[in-house]
Amino acid sequence: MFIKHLIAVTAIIFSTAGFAGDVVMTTGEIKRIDTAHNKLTIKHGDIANLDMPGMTMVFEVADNAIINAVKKGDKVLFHVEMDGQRMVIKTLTVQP
Ligand SMILES: [Cu+2]
Repeated sequence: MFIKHLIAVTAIIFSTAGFAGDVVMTTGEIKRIDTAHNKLTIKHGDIANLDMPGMTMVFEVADNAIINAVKKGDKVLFHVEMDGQRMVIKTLTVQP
C-alpha cells in the first residue's frame, strides 16, 4: 500500500519536472542584433535546461519575428534549446 503510493508520487514529480524542462525561461539583456543572420547577442542568466551559467553570447533565433520584436538594451525572457549542435531561441518576450 505504502509502496504503491510512493510510486505514484514519484511518477507525478517526474512528469512535472519534464514539463517544466520544456518551458524553462531564461533572463537576458539584448546586446546586439544581427538582422541579416537572425542572431542575437544576449547577456543571459543561468540557462537551467542547458546547464549553462550566465554569460554574454550569440544565439540563433527560430523566427525573425523575434528579431523584429527586440531592440538593443531590452530586458527579455526567452526559451532556448538545442537544435542539433546549435542553440536556438524558440520563444522570447520583452519585459516591461
Ligand atoms: Cu551562454
